[in-house]
Order: sequence, then C-alpha cells, then structure tokens
Amino acid sequence: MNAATKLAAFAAGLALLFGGAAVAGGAIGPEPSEDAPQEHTEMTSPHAAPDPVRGLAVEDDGLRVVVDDPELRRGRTETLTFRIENARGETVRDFDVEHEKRMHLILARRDLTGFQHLHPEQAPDGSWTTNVRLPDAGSYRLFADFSHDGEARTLATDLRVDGPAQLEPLPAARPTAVSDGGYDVRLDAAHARPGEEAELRFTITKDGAPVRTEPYLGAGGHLVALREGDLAFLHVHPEDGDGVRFAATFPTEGRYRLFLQFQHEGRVQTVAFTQEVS
Ligand SMILES: [Cu+2]
Repeated sequence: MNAATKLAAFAAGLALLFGGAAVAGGAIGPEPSEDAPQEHTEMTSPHAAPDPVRGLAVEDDGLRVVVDDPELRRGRTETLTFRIENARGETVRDFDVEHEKRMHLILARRDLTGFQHLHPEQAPDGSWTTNVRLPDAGSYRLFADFSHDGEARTLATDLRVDGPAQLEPLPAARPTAVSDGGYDVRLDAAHARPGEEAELRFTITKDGAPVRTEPYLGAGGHLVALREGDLAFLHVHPEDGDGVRFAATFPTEGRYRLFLQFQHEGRVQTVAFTQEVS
C-alpha cells in the first residue's frame, strides 16, 4: 500500500467507526424519551419513592454544585462557600424547606470518617457559606442535599485537605455503638437485603436508662447512609410514630455506613454504624 491508499483506507475506517457510532447513538437515543412518561407518572404519584441512590454526581438534571475553593487547610476553621448553578450558569436562589432547612451540607472523608452535618447560611447572591474545620488530611466528599422546585436532590463534589492522611478501615458491623456524647445506641435492622425496604430501628439509652429523643430537624432523628466504595448517598426517611425509626432501601449488596443524629437535652448526638447488606 502506498501512503495515499493507506490514508484512504484509514479515512474509510474512520467513516465506518463514526457511522457505527451514529447508528449506536440513534439506537440509544430514543430510549430515555420512551421511559420519560413513566418516570413522570412515578414522580407525580403520591407514594413514589425517589431514586434511592444519589450523591454520585456533581450535576443532576441541569443543576450543579460549585465550590469556590475546594482546598482546605488541615485543622483550621475555614470559610467554605458554594453555590448551586442552573444550566445557564446562574446561581439558584430559591430552595424549598426540607427537614426544616433549605440546605443540608454533609461532609465525609473517603474512608467514611470525619462525618459532619452542617446548615450553611445563604447570602443575597444565592451562595451558601459555612465555617468548617477538618482536623484530618485527605479527600472529602461534600454533599449538598436540598429541594428545588419540589424535587429533592443530592449533588456532590470533592474537597481536599493537604497533608499525610491516615486512612481508616471501615469498622466491622456491630449492633451497638456509643455516640460522641456517651449515649448507648442499639441498631435493629430488619430486611437489610438489596432492593428491599429495610426498617432501621434505633434504641437509645444513657447509663442504662431509656432516652426519649427531642425533635431534631422535624423528626425523632436524622439518618445519612453512605455506601462503602463510591459513597453513594441513600435517600432515607424517618418513619412516623414512636421511637427513632427509618425506612431505607439499600440498592446493592455491600457495606454502608449509617450516621444517626438525634437530640437530647438540647444537644445533638452523632453515632455511626456499619451495616452489611447481602
Ligand atoms: Cu441538615
């Protein structure tokens, strides 16, 4: 083959490749629109469950989380500023109140340590600001959990804290744990199997005496569930009635870290559990 023939063959090959891609694109293209009406029906149904997995993407349906400066210094109290932008790059200003707040900010290091749940303040330009102190170096996941135009969303991005990081293995699953303020908490998880709705029931005692929690964010407690590996953020909702109970659907087998927060005697307690799903 001379150079010109080679070039022609190469060009023909390219045309085939792109032609193939166009066909494949065409085949894939119509699917989402076929699904769309069904998805819409699900969303308008009063008993529809939102997608159980969130928080894997920086952008969802045209909304995007943008952090001004994702680099934080270790052990310093820093001002963290972020905004939610729409598809036109404009800062979103209107948020719905969900669990008593318009914005919930969750932070966790990639090894699922260093959990924080903060409620930033909104500035007139729509941006959100909070003070944050990260005592340990490493890569952190930032989850902005909010509702806009009646739809709940969790967008996520990474923060970095420079320095040597001592990453921790995920603790083994145990039914009991102690909160940061010394409360004993027991977890009973029924039906913790992939794709099934599990009931997570927490029993709280202090020095052996049962504790009745005070309302926190409009419920008996607040629960965040993150999947080991990709830190997928699960949608969990509190159940009505007595006690600290939640319904969660674990989408896959694997291990999850559950961060329960509850309030007693005016103070918020945080306690974490490892949940195995198989
Ligand atoms: Cu919150």
